[in-house]
Amino acid sequence: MNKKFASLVLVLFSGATLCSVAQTVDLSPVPQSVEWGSRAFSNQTAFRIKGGFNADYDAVELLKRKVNTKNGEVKIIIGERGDKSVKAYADRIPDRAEGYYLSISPRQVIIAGNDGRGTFYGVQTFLQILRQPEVMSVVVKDYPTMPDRGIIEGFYGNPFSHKNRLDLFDFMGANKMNVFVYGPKDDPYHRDKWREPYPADEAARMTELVKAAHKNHVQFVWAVHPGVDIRWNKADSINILRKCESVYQMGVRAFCVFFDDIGGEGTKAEKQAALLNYLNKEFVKKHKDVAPLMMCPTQYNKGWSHGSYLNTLGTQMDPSVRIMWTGNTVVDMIERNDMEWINAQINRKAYIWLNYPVTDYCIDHLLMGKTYGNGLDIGDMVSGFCSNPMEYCEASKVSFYSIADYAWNPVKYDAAKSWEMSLNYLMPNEEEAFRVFCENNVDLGPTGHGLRREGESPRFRSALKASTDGLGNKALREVFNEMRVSAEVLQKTTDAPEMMEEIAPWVEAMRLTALRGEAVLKMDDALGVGTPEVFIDAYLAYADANGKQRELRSRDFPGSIKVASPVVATNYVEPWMRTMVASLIDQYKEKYDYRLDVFPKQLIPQGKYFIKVDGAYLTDPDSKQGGIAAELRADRDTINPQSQEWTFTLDPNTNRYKIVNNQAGRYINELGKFGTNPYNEMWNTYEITLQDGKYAIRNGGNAGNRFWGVKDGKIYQVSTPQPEAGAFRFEIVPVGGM
Ligand code: LOG
Repeated sequence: MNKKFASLVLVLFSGATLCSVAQTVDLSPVPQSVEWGSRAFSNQTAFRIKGGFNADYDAVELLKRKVNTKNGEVKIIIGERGDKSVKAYADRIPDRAEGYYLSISPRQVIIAGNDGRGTFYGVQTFLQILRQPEVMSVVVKDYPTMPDRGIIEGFYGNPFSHKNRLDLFDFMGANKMNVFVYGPKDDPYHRDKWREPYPADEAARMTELVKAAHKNHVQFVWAVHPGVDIRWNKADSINILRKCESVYQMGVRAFCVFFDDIGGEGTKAEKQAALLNYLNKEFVKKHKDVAPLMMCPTQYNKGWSHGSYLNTLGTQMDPSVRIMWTGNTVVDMIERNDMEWINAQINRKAYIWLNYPVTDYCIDHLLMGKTYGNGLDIGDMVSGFCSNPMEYCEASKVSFYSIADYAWNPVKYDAAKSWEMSLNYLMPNEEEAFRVFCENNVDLGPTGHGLRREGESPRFRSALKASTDGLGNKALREVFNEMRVSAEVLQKTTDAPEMMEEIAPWVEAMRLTALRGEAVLKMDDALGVGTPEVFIDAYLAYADANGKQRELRSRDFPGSIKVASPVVATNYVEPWMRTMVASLIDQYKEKYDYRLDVFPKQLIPQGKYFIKVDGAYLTDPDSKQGGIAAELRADRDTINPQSQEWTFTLDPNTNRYKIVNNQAGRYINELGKFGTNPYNEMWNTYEITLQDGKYAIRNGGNAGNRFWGVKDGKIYQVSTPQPEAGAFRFEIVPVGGM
């Protein structure tokens, strides 16, 4: 355990010269009740087990794997309610599902579960405490607040690997998560080929997975996604039943049907309800050992729900079927009144599908920040709480660790502390470097889903404040130095190799960002003391690192479903850097002529312009209305002259122009319209080229590479990326320069 979280208790042995230190342990998930005593024994102690034959098999196996249980001094009494071994302690065991009583004293340890899973969790808590060299006496009474706590592999992109999942189940067991919903969008036998059985080799892997999950008391829920092409007839009902039956043969005992992200026939509530009822009757009820069904509705968030859909599910579907829910929007944190609303719609407690830390809609980012924003008071209102992760399984564990903690005991959940503990848990030897890395991978930038994450780059922000308060660049230099050194430490570490492989492109991005930061500060200093050569050298170092950073890719292997271009520190560091570079270059150009050739060619110097086609002015026709196209007007607008004036700025990092209308500060989006989505530089910046005195304006980056065209007096995106005849049709004329 991290020293920071261990309060020291000194225990003096009378007659001994030795002074031994026993420590309390910060446990995660935070138990419902813990009472520490004084020193019990050293963690090298040997134990002997009493009750091992009747107690939960996996709990006993785990214990035997992790501690010396051969004829030791200290007795471990283990068992669950009803077992003879723990009969004397029955009244101390919390009468709650998955609850346990754990008592450690110098001569004996009692691990008594309310049920088998409870015993297993009691062992897990015992093992956490044993990580201290000197073990304290303690009494823990514990149970989970939320009944289901876990992970839903439900994202688009490269599914987790087999190894990822096997490791994940151990992690889940250790952190008391009890459910894994298997629904990777890109497993063909889950979605596109849902009617077909798994081929033999895949079935064998699945069987192995299910065993590994169950060994950790993780319920493996297999999900089918038939909505894309389901026909509401007997044949398809039987197809689903048969598929579930084949997966049952692999050991799966819990099932779910997804109807998310579909259109057409598949979306009908009464048909979905009837299918689930059919499966409940013909499959679940017929097998005595299958858990109640789960389903993900089509209208799985409030923003998308309308009409009687949810009500129909709520009234027509068997009450045992759990209904998944992502919140007020697709990507949302969940609060109490949100739960009140949905639970009333569906006549049951919703099962939360939390779309965090999933990044399939913002793949260039890693989400490594604190997991905060879910109500601490919703414990009794949910039937389950599952996190949909990034396709990076190891990196997602920063969030998983906290979600496990939160769902177990939401009232005591402390997001900041839980995050801190996760860093130590995942990277015990390089915690500090890992913290710097995580701090710079927090926010996801503007996206259609609207979620933002606060608190990124805290050290940079305070250093920047010192700098703007007139204290110079020293603190900023230290911050970039720390970022660079942290990246280098992570690049060398042998800690957590699988996680390092996942995050390597982002670690390199952080290193290059730090190099750029250091270069920018050198440029700033050089401008201050008047050394143009130093300025140019620093600028070249900046441009070199920038070029390398733009080339970075993650998961760029043959057959990769998604490839990311990693970005880091996008919330504060990156915008500061870009503004600084642009302004430093401008200032330099005003003062010096030396080596101006090294800067990006700026066809259009930063400034205010008219954009004209055949003498007509490009205009923002109504600064209050979204989704409308920029249009050409023959005359100058004398009432709102600014609606025809545009500010051009060159982004030195992408070498593309941002074009903003001066009336309401609106930019033209990739469709030639004034968008309602947030500005995104990869989409809403343009490449501008000149031919025979006229300009062509072209999209870049992820938005494709289409040219602006003119149709019916409006801007639109031409359908081919070729420079059609007439692409060079725009005049860009400085305002005041006419
Ligand atoms: C998908 C999910 C995806 C997530 C985030 C649900 C129920 N379905 O918009 O597979 O990972 O959003 O992009 C979804 O959330 N659709």
